[in-house]
Amino acid sequence: MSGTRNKGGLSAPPGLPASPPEDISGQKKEALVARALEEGFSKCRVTRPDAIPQAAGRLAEFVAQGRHGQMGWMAERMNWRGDPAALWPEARSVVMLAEVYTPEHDPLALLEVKDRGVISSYALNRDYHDVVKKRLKRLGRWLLEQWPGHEIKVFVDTAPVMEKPLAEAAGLGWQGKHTNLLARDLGNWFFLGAIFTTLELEPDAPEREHCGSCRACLDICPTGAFPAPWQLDARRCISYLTIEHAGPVDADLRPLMGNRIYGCDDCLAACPWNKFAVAAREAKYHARPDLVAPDLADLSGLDDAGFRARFSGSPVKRIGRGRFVRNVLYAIGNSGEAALRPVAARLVEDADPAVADAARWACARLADLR
Ligand code: B12
Ligand code: SF4
Ligand code: SF4
Repeated sequence: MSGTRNKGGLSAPPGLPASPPEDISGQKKEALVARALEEGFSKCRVTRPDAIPQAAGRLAEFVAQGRHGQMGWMAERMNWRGDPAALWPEARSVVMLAEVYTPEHDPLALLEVKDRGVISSYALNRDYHDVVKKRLKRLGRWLLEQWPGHEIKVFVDTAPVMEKPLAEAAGLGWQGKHTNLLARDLGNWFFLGAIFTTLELEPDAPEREHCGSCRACLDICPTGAFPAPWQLDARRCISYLTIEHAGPVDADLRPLMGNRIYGCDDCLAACPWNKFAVAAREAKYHARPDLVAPDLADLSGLDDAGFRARFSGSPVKRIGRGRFVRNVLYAIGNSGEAALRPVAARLVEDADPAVADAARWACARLADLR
């Protein structure tokens, strides 16, 4: 049963027996799902704000172990992040949506091209935060037109909301051993978005786990960032190191980063469920040719203005020129290409200390090569 409240205010005329409240939350959900697919989402499921009682404890443990590294914002507002019902007490339903960005190329193949950088597949064109948010807002507006008097809030990534456990509770897929959400009909190349609403919608059944004995994602991780299945130490994850971590990266980890200069796709690319992946419906995620395997020497020469122009509208822009060129220099240091040594040498006096440090490191790594 959905536990729907009949908010329509219908009551039986005096003298007649009251009829049972009509439960139309299932019909509302059906209409919403159809509309979500029309809007371009690939999957839409519903859960309740109180559906993830296990999340708060897991988050607290993750933070207590320091696994969030410099992401101090994860430790803030933990009461909201761990408990969606506390975030917005009036919310009755959480609509979880999948937005597919399946790459058209094999991201792992690019790791072998040493004088080129690899940008994660999700970041090869427009910033999904903007694209998904617009789509969520359109869907939300439609929902309010259908059922006036209700309210919505839309979230993608940046709010204190644990999107993966919510999506699992909604039956969108399950959290794999790599901790991301995957689904039998989608693989794992999709973003998540959420609409919280005061509208009562019939919740879906949670999905159960289908990883079985597989451990492909755990074994492929270049930095050993999984202390155990379903647990990630972000401090070792190349996605964290290239995107979130400010300042110099630990010298031990730099050689393991290879030519990954923004994010990392290895654990996602290893997942066998991707044989069921579907093509991205949104052309704004199709890779920009100049961002697939860009030339490291070329990227290292970007100044602030050049960086902003090259990555306008892309999620890469968020990390700024300094962190990006730092990453490029680590990749140059890992390239084994003597010809790139003078390229690194030009940056040893860079005004950004992390860039200068990375340039010196790259020069030292390439010093003995011919
Ligand atoms: C912080 C963050 C990161 C951090 C930390 C990642 C992490 N796994 O926590 C960093 C910067 C490393 C990161 C990297 C990436 N991210 Co990120 N990230 C987030 C963010 C903002 C919060 C995630 C979070 O709450 N983490 C905290 C921990 C406590 O939660 P957890 O990940 O759910 O992990 C817990 C479970 O594993 C659980 N657990 C423990 N034992 C068990 C046992 C079982 C059986 C189960 C089921 C669970 C379980 O407890 C864990 C804590 O130990 C979300 C957006 C959001 N608001 O939710 C996006 C999000 C998770 N990221 C996303 C993406 C795409 C990525 C990257 C793929 C990007 C890239 N290519 O570089 C990588 C993937 C790296 C990886 N293997 O996770 C997508 C994932 C979409 C999906 N299909 O799941 C999200 C949802 C953003 C979005 N809106 O689409 N990310
Ligand atoms: S994104 Fe890369 S570094 Fe991070 S856990 Fe996955 S494979 Fe490891
Ligand atoms: S690679 Fe294997 S273990 Fe990892 S998420 Fe996919 S199915 Fe699960």
